[in-house]
Amino acid sequence: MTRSEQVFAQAQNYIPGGVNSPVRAFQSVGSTPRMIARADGVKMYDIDGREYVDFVGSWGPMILGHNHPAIREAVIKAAQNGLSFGAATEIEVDVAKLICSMVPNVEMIRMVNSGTEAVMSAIRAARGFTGRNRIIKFAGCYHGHSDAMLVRAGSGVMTSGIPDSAGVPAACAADTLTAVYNDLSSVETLFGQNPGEIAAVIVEPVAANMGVVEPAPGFLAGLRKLCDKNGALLIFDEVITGFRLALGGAQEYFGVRADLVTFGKIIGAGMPVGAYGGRRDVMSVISPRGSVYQAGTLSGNPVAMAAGLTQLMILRDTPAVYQKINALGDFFRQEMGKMAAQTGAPVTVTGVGSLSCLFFTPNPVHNYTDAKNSDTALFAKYFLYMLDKGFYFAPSQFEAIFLSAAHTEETIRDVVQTAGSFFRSGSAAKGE
Ligand code: HOZ
Repeated sequence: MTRSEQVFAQAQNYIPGGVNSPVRAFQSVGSTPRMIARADGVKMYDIDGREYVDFVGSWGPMILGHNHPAIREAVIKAAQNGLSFGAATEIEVDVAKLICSMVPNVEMIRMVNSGTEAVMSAIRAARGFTGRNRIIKFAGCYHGHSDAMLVRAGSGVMTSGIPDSAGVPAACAADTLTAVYNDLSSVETLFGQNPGEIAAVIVEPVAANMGVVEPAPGFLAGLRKLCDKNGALLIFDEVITGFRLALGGAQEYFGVRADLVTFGKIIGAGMPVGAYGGRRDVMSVISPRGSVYQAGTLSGNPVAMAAGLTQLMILRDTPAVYQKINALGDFFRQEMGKMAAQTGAPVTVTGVGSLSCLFFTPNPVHNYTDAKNSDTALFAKYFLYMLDKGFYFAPSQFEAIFLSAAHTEETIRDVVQTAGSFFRSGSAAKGE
C-alpha cells in the first residue's frame, strides 16, 4: 500500500468520501487520490515521492504556475501583519480598482470567498435589481454548489450518478430554467414561456465543466440580444475563463458585454477568493448601499488580497503571458489532433485559449448531451495510464485541461507522445 492509499483509508473515516470536494476523489476513474505534498512551476509531488506534470493548476488559478516566488513573498509579507481583520483594508480597494480597470463593464466589484458564493450573490443581485425571480442556466454548465444552481449541473455532478443533488428542496430550484448550450432557440423558447419573469441568463462563456465546449459563433452575442430584448441581465460565470482567456476575460476575448461577471479562485492566485462585479447601477443594489444583503467576515481577506493583487499585476504588466498560454493551447490541440488522426484514437479535441479537452467520443461536442456520449470507461483507463507515466490530469472526463505559463512546448510534446503510446497500445481497446 502506498502512503497515499494509507492516508486515504484513514480519510474515509473522518471526511465524507475521504475528500473535501467530490471531483478529487478519483471515484469516477476507479482509483484513489494521490495525496499531494507540494507543487512548484509545472510540477506536483505526492507524499510517496512521485512527481507529476500538472494539467489542473488547482482548477485554474495557477496561471503563472505553482508557487510563484513573487506571490509567495507577497503572502508571507501580508501574513506578518495579521491573518484576518474582518474590517476594511486598503489592499482590497487596490484589488477592486485593478479589476475594474482590467475587465470591461465591471464598474464595481464585491469580494467573496469562492466562485459558488460569487454566483449565489450575483443571482441575488440580479433578482434584486430586476424584481424578477427566474434564472436561465444551461445544462452541463456548473456554477458552484448553491441550491438554485444544482440543476442539470456539470463538473462532479455529471459523474456522481445522480442527475441533481439530493437535499435541494424543489422550491429552491423551481425558478431555475434550463436551456441547451449553443442553442439560442432553447433560450428564446424559455423567454417566450416566462414573459417578464426572467431576471438573468447565466452562462459559462466557454463551458468548462462538461469537458470544454466552445461557444458556437454568435451564441454569446445572441444571448446578449435576447437578454436586451427581454429586459434580463446577462451574467458571465468567469470562474474559469476570467483573467485566463485574456486580461478582460471572455468579454474581451469574444467581444460580448455582460451585465454581471463572477470570478473565483483566480483572483486569489489560488487562495480562497471569489468576486462578482458589473454595471454600477446593478451593483448598487448590494448592501449597505442597496437593499440586497450579502456579507462575509473573510471577504477581502488581506492575505488572499495580497496574493491576488500580485498575480493580477504580473498579468497586467506581462501581456506575453497570454500570448504564451493561448499559443500553447493551440499547440496542444494541434498536436493532440495529429496524434489522434495518426493513431485512430476515438477522441475529439476541443478548447479555447489555454483551456482544452480530450473528449472520448469521435463526434463533435456542442452541448451536454454530446458530452455525455463520451466513453468514460476509456477515459478512466487513459487517465490512469497517463498518471502512471507522470501526467496529472483532472480525474474526470468532464473537467478542463489547464495550461499555465510554466508549461512549454516540450511538456506538450511529451504528453502527446505518451498519449499516442496509450492509443497505439492494446490498452486503449474498448472494453478490455
Ligand atoms: N468543479 C470545479 C472545477 N470544474 C472545482 C473542482 C471541485 O469541485 O473541487
